[in-house]
Amino acid sequence: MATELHNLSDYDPAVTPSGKNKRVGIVYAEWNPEITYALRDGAIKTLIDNDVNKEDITVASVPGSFELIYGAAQMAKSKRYDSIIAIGCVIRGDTPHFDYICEGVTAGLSRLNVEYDTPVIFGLITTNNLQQARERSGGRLGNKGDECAVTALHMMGREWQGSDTHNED
Ligand code: RBF
Repeated sequence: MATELHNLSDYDPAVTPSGKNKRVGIVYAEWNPEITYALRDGAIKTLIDNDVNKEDITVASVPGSFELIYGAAQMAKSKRYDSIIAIGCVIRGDTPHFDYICEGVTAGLSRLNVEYDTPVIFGLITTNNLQQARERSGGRLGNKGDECAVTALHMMGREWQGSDTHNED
């Protein structure tokens, strides 16, 4: 979360799993391109900084954030990726569509995490105005694309059904 105390781009490389040999799908929305391109580029750079091969990153665009659900679902169905990052930016403005789109995208991406074996990382920025979006896409509060990449690395770096799974019973 972006707060005055926490920058979205801050992470500890010492505890961040390597992305070596991992394949990542990035799907980003073309609405608010100034923001989503910066998020996308931040995610790509952070993945590469953490050993993901450039050739193992597949990037696809969709028209708007609502279509992220379809794009991420297609990537999940392909079983070609170890994680998927969905990137979009919805700015409130004066329209009730804001709430519908945000709720729809959140519900749709959440569902994919349950239905498919590939983690889908939530890279949707939802802000009241453009300035707040800029602050979270490489501005004062860092870049949520970086945070998504680090989250993907952590999700890919864990063993979900094996020896790392603790059962206190
Ligand atoms: N898509 C976004 O990614 N961000 C937005 O801020 C955004 N605002 C929209 C506002 C209105 C009034 C409408 C109708 C659509 C908006 N969309 C936005 C596009 C939406 O995600 C989707 O592409 C379209 O609704 C077509 O399914």
